[in-house]
Amino acid sequence: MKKTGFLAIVGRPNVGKSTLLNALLGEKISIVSKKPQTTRNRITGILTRGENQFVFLDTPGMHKPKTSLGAYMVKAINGAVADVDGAILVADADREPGDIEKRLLEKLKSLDLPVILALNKTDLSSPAHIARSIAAYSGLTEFAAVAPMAALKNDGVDILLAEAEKLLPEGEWIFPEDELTDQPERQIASEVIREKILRTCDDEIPHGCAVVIEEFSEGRDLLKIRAEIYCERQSHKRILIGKNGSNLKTIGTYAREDLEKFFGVKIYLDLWVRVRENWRDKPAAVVDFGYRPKDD
Ligand SMILES: Nc1nc2c(ncn2[C@@H]2O[C@H](COP(=O)(O)OP(=O)(O)OP(=O)(O)O)[C@@H](O)[C@H]2O)c(=O)[nH]1
Ligand SMILES: [Mg+2]
Repeated sequence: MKKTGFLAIVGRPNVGKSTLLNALLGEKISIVSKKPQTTRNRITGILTRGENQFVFLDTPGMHKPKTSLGAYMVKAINGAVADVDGAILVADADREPGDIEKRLLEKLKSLDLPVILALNKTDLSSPAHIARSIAAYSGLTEFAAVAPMAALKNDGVDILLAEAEKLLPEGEWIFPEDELTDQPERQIASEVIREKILRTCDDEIPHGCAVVIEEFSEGRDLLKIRAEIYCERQSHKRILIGKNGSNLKTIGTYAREDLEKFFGVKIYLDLWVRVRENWRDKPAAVVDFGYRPKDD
């Protein structure tokens, strides 16, 4: 009997939700960085194994939005949990539940969703701290399962998957069995470039960047991608480009390597930097840059 289910991966920023999604799929489809608020969209990851099709929804980290972009991100979380069969709450194994976790749990409870607690980054914690976290979380609600793990080390992810399987309802698969994601190729390209910006620039700059793919044309053995990186200030543009274009070149080199791996073809990557002042506060610009509410 075939089973198919949707599971939302939720939690505060930077706890390892996207790392977990990639570990579950064994492929990198969601970008990861050391900085909080890396993920901005709902990212779908599909895993078909045996009779089961898991459709995981990675979400932005839950936070108090301060910009139009932030409001969009929180909407993406609420949209993701609205119509799923269960949720995976990812939290830091070393930390007791805070307001964000409590509020998320209340929301999931109001939707009557079974919740698996994934206590991540156990490699940075100790058995005593993990036990303390489990006790604190268990006092809040009844979890379908509690899975301590280290997504980055692929440790405990199989146990989580076995627990997730129990939440899948019977039903026909929705996606072809070799499909990995429903993200359009342009979005994947723009996300990979954004990841390299997050990894090469400090603090506020990457959070104020959006990447728009202006050209995506497939030649016989070459894929041409032209992307515009929008930042919020002239001074940010200078830093993004770097001395003699050195920083932009680094971003381009790393992005091209990843994109060639993902698409399996040679890539010509052309990057441009532009300024759109304070775009994160402007609802129209947020939409322009691809952050459009999904109606499903
Ligand atoms: N040590 C350790 N680091 C981890 C683990 N899982 C994730 N990380 C790191 O934690 C950081 C954040 O990971 P992400 O997967 O981007 O976190 P996220 O929850 O998706 O973050 P947002 O998208 O910002 O909400 C990255 O530097 C990861 O490498 C883990 O099990 N152990
Ligand atoms: Mg993420």
